[in-house]
Amino acid sequence: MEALTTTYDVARIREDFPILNQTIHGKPLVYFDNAATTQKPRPVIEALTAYYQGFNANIHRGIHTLAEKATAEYEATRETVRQFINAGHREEIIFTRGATESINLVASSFGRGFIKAGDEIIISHMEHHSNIVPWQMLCEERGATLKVIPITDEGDIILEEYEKLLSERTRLVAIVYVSNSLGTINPVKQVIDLAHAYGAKVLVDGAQATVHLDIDVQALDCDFYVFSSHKIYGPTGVGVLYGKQELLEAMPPYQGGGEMIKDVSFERTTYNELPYKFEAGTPNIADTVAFKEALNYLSRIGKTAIGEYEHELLAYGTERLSDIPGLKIIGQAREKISVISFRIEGIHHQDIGIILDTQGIAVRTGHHCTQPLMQRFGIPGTSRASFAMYNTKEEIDRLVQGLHKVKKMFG
Ligand code: C6P
Repeated sequence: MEALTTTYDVARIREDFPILNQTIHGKPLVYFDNAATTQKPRPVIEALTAYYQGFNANIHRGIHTLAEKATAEYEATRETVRQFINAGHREEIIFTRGATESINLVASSFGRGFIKAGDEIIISHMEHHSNIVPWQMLCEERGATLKVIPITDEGDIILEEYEKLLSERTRLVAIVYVSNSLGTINPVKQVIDLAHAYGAKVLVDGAQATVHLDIDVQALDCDFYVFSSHKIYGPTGVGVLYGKQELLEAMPPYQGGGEMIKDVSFERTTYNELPYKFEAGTPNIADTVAFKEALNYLSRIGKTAIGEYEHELLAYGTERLSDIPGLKIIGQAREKISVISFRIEGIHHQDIGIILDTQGIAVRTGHHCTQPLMQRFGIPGTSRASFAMYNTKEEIDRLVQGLHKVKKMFG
């Protein structure tokens, strides 16, 4: 059973994540790779087993009892997601394979429907490749132009420069809410309002933000919002695309196949209503069914309490790591979530990752799928420690000890 805490009880929370209770190379696991993917609490794991043991069936098709149960559980997740991000209508919640597929869906469908030669799309310098490459592909196909919002050395976007890029040619702004490599929280509400003043639509990449911040797509007034289940304590292989209903209605379908149609003949096919118009084929039923358990778990612990706790970890980690001679934190934005990217003078990030692993500590090293951002800082990559609700200050102490060991070996 998972915790229902009034005060933040990290020890109790850790009991809900069985994977944490193991040793790696003889040392207790310290999992600091949460920005890549988070671990799963027991209710999520149990929901997966319950589905396969109790009601595995295809959805929206059968009239038998198992099919109806599977459909109801799948659609219940849609409602849980709707509430979680405060979307106005269930039709606005499209299930995909992940944030990447959600962005590609918009690039393909919105792109075919609304982008033409001479149009402009704006992104920022800190985007994940998932929010760069689909737009580059679209611009190439359509003869449109991609523009990039510059950032400061601290890792904040420069709003005045963004304003200069906006014009009546701007069709879409695609911006990351929280940077996976720097931890920066972008002022997306301002970005959205400025774009709307020019009649442009805005896609927010919420892959890293959704697990840390309260998300209200109606208050943000974004046109699209995307994220992945696996970064928010849910299973892999499930993503969400939120889109404003009138926009989704106006967009052509993404993939063709079963489920997304109303009637098919060789002469003419009519398409299904939202959200099914964008959900061709049998979806990832089991993982989608289990996804709502992750959101419910998070809501029960309380996002505010988790956010405050993670902030404590960020402050503690920043202070402790800053004390290590030769260590430089990349990303010192005004507002950050609990991600610390760093470099140690003279030591390759890969060596840092390998030695930390021998200490049982998992961090991510490399360019984090943000190569243009790394080029901006003139570096090949970083080591990144990203903290989640189950991490502790003692684990940060272990990281500091591990880094001292790295320095002894390579320094
Ligand atoms: N970032 C990281 O270690 P997918 O792979 O589709 O679930 O998410 C893609 C994605 C999009 N935007 C941002 C801001 C992201 O951080 C990610 C995934 C992981 O930082 C894997 S590269």
